[in-house]
Amino acid sequence: LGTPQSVRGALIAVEGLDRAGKSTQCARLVENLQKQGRNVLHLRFPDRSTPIGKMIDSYLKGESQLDDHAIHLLFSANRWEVASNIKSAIAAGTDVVIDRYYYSGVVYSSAKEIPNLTVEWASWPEVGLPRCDICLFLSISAKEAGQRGGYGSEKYELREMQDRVGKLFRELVDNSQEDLVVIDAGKKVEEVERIILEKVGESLKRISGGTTLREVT
Ligand code: ADP
Ligand code: FDM
Ligand code: MG
Repeated sequence: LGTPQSVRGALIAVEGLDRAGKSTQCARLVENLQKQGRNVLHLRFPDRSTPIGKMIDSYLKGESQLDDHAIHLLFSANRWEVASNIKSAIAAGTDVVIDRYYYSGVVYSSAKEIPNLTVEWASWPEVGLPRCDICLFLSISAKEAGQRGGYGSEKYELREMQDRVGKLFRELVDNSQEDLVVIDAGKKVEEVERIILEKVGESLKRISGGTTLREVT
């Protein structure tokens, strides 16, 4: 009797260095989930379309300067301004696929090696955000990523910065929790796509088994 209780959506993040293949894989994952008949919301951070996102965009392009702590907090605020939308989408049964999330937030800022801007300091503003059910970390060396078309002209697209970001990402993965899945991003696009779909499938199964959406702690 009664209607079956609807299952919530999944919160899926894709992370990694610049050129790891995040945007390519997010697009394919969204399409694959839609083919399974699922509703999907595709997000990316930074979301450059909001007023805060426009400040971030101008900073990344070198058109404006900001204190390193200030830009860090703007990146975080750019997530917080979407947090309630993420929660309501998930509650309505929509999957949310995000191209970069709080892991990038913590790693890029602390890679600058600014006094006080430690991983711990950088993590605080993220506490309370909806936590991803699964984070697919696309693992690639800065060298190999750099060979994919070379770097652009944005703020962090420098080899030394990418090396430090890569090191911090690896530390994060080493101390990681069960929701972080490392994927060899050096494989062919289709192979990475297949592995991602498999890992996401396992996460969807856990969610339909009743796991609730958590918050970043
Ligand atoms: P990101 O969003 O992580 O910066 P993109 O998805 O934009 O990365 O991919 C960066 C470049 O690398 C693009 O030219 C893309 O076509 C290419 N690329 C993506 N995935 C692969 C792969 N598995 N093997 C080789 N090249 C790839
Ligand atoms: N970036 C991204 C940060 O420094 N902090 C963040 O919180 C996020 C989400 O912004 F260099 C950096 C990472 C990258 C730049 O990313 C823009 P895209 O994926 O190239 O748009
Ligand atoms: Mg991208």
